[in-house]
Amino acid sequence: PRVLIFDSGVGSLSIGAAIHDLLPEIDLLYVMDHGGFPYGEWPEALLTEHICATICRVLATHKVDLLVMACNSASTAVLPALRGQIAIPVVGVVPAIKPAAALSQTGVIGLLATPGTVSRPYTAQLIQDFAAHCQVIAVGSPELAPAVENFIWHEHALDAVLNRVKTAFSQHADFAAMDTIILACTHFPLVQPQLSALLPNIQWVDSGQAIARRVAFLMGELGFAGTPGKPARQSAIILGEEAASVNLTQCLQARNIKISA
Ligand code: DGN
Repeated sequence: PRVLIFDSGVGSLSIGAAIHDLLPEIDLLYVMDHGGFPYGEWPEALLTEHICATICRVLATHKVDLLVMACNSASTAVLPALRGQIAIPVVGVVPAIKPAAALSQTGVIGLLATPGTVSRPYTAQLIQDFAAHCQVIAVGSPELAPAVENFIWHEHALDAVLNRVKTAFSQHADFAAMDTIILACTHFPLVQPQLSALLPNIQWVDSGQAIARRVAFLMGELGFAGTPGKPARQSAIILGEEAASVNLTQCLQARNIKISA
């Protein structure tokens, strides 16, 4: 059994790590659409067309049993169309608004995502359904996902971008009461230590563990289990012109992920 984890870039690594922790015997294929990055500002219709075509191409040559759309910007837009086009189950990643609302003591929660995710009707509906009693401070950063991508690819510094994110939150009247922030872009958990250093006393919530539990449940339903004791094979396909940089290659090696064609 093998799970395909798809994202515009290195965001698949945060979701893959959570899946690998829970299901260490399940093979994982990471597909990083670096050529299509960033998804946050694509118009919805074009993004849907691009992602469906890209995934169909990958599935034509790689056997997988389940797909995780490890990108909030894409999941909040393309899931219905994608499910109509492919035969395997699809798990989407959407902002963890429900657990954050349950965790917050003050009822003031931050939502940090791409501008695309912040503005989607899907996100507004999640807030209405699960956090209607909360004050949600939404920050749609156009530059944080690219900064994280560059940090992992090229070790570019993040400080200036992180400071602007902090400023965006702190301008809000209820900033002092905010005790929880949702990392609603799969790139962001990769820099949670840096975010925590800048905004201490915040509880950080992301979707990784919930997605891993959902994958475990669906793989069980499909009758798939890994072979006990046999470590999973993890590989990554990087789409786009660029070959993986030295830094990205090291980052994948540290996670036991092989680059494949
Ligand atoms: N990782 C994607 C997300 O979860 O929204 C966004 C990255 C991007 O393409 N901007």
